[in-house]
Amino acid sequence: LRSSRGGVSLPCLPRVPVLGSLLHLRSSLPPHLLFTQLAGRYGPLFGMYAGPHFTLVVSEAGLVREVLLQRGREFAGRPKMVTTDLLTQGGKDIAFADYSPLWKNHRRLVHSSFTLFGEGSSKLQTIVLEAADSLCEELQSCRGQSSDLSPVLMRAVTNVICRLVFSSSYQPNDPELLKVMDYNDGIVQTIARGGLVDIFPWLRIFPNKDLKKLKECVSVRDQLLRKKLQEHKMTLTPGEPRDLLDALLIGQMKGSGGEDDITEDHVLMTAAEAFGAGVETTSTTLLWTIAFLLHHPQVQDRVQAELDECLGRDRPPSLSDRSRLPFLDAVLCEVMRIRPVSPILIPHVAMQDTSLGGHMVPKGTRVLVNMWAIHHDPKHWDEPDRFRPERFLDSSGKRATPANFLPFGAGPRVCVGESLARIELFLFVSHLLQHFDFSVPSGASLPDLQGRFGVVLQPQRYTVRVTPRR
Ligand code: HEM
Ligand code: PLO
Repeated sequence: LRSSRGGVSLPCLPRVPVLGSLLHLRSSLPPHLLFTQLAGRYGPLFGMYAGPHFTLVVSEAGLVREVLLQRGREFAGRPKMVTTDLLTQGGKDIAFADYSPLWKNHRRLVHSSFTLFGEGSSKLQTIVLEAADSLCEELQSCRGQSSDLSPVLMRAVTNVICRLVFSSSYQPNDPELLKVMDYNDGIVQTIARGGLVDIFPWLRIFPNKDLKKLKECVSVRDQLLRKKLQEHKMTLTPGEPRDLLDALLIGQMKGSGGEDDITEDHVLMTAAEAFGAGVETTSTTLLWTIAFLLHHPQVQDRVQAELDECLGRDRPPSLSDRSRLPFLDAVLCEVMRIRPVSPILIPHVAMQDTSLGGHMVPKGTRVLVNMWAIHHDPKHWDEPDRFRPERFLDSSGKRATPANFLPFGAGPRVCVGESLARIELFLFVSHLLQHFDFSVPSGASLPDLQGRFGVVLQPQRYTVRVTPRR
């Protein structure tokens, strides 16, 4: 079937009034797999109607580069959605805010504040190293037992963000830390289920348990962060930002006084988003890494051999070792290729009439980038479903970066946390594998590698035995 828009013909899913193409999207498959399957039938660029919204699904690398890079600005908008509006006070954040001059200022400030504490400074490395250390200590104390690592990992990465954003660091059972983890969990559970509500805003008028819970969690979050913000404002020294919150406040106060300045609420939403994005993505990638290592013990052995050769057992890995641990780096890349935490990114929107692959695209069109399909395209990847870190090494064993590997997106909407995420992943995984062996508990089965689709693509819960290395 073909539907014609702007005079150019484009494969399009059938539609009915009101529901649009939703009847054709009913499936037991998660969206990234369903879209990949549909791309097989309709091609790498097809249209559909998500309720009233005309939406393009893009599943081929060249077209994806056109959306994110060549025409990045034209496609840098975001759709308005009920759930994310609740989460972000109507778009006072970065990820879910539509493109605007204010958003650009805001994103630039966040970016420079991240850089202040990022790769160039030793501050972030110190924070992550300490978190990795206490994570290892905690694992030492439960020697040999099998457990679900999700809570400990979650706590470790939450602690990193807490210190980075507002200089607090918590003991494992600190009530404030538990509160942060609790509301975050509540948001994760409710926000992705708001799917239908987002397609039909008028469903909002019906009672909705999830929306109520989401509102409650957001309110707990805002109360906590508002307190931190007040404390910071009282003790701020303008020339000396202690943490991300200080840097954002200083940037906010430097505003020109015009209407494109960010407000204190924007600062608050940025802090909230740093938590949300920083914790879910990193802990999920760590869980995927361990799940794949359980399936591929020979890969685990090889990473450990590389660590032993480069560092021995006593010298802790630091960022300066990254270039000498190419195989470990390749493992992390392969994990992000085979299980991208954000398999269809966040929806993009055409901000003006434009085109894609030679087709006219009217202003307001939503665009879903199927990164899963790009990372599993058999035209670009040999045996795409196999976990093979070597594909990220060149013939001399050095790290190579293949085209069509974009776990953080690209262009004007590229992830702002990429370097932070890479630093955390490298330091956590290298510390863990220097000190521990990970294996399947006797009697337990290997982790399921299919994944559950929500705000991020997570592995099913699994247990693992952690034994100190001899
Ligand atoms: C956006 C991936 C970690 C903050 C994104 C996007 C992806 C992504 C795919 C969407 C790009 C798009 O819509 O085109 C990842 C992965 C991570 C990670 C794979 C870790 C393994 C982080 C961290 C932070 C962060 C640690 C911050 C602390 C953000 C923000 C955006 C974003 C604020 C929105 C950017 C915008 O819309 O302009 N990330 N991310 N991410 N990420 Fe990350
Ligand atoms: C996770 C739950 C938090 O409480 C709120 C939040 C904020 C930012 C979101 C994040 C959640 C999920 C992962 C997202 C991130 C922005 C960028 C990131 C969507 C919903 C990715 C992977 O794109």
